[in-house]
Amino acid sequence: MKLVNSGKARAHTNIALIKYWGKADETYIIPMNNSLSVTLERFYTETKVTFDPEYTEDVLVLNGETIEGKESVKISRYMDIVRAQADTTMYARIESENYVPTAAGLASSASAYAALAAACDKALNLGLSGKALSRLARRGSGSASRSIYGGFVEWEKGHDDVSSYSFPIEADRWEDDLAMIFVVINNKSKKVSSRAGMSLTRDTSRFYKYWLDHVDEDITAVKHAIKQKDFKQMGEVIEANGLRMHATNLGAQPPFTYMVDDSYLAMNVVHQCREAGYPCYFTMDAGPNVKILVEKKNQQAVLDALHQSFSEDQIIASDITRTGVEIIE
Ligand code: 2P0
Repeated sequence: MKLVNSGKARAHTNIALIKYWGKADETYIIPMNNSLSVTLERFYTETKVTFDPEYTEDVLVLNGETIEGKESVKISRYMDIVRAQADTTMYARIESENYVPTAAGLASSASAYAALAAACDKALNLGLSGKALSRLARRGSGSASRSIYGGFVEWEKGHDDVSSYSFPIEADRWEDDLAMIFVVINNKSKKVSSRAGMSLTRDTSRFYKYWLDHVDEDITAVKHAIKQKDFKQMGEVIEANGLRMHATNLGAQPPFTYMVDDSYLAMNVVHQCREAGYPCYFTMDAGPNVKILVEKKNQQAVLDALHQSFSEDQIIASDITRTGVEIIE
């Protein structure tokens, strides 16, 4: 009888409120600092993995299309890590669907590796704990370690493979009152991947030490704000943290930035909303898109303001989900 070694999992993407920016170890993806994120309801990846002793190579099928080249090599290297951990030599077929609006251009490595790690855990019957799953997801992409959990999540940087993992932060369901609005901005300038950007910045930025020296204060302040359900305090800290991360890039050699004119336009709308009495705060990642954290009660007012400057298809709102990675088959 042939054993069926398959599993399917769903993981949601996350956005960091306190940013991960720079690695202490590139092989194991150990970060230089702790980070803290929220998990989004709207954007997720579903991945089915099937291991079979008769397969002669790993195969990656993404949104129905077989992928070859750089991306499939990267996945195969990741599967080597899974095989070593599971003590198996079987190759796998990986079928993945990304539920991210196509025009959005939002990175999906966080949900992709979280879903893949959980699907492998199921397929190979590894029985991994949340902590172990977070560590395994981290080996694919740092931010994936946070997508194992829903809600607010902190990634403890640790100092090696065993001690670097994420865990959920209890928020007494405050997540249900919050939302994140994405302003999708076209990037015509040359892209700097987050991997390359954070590496250059860590190695060369004159502002990097300042970033590192202050990020723990931001983590502490956000956790305090979560406890108090103090949206204003949280917002002020996360907006400053995101801008400080982007400032480190301006201090790199050569300097670079992810911000474009329309990013500033979106930030100005946020300022105007605040002046009009609708608190909301922005953050940005390794691209020009602007993400705005808002209380649901003010979501419509902020959407209306954004619609004055951006088209309908550039604006996507998502709830925060408290659901972490799930086995669905
Ligand atoms: C974050 N970013 O905390 C930060 C903020 C982008 C800006 O994590 O090299 O895809 O795979 O560990 O996780 C994006 O980088 O990088 C990211 P790798 P990852 O969300």
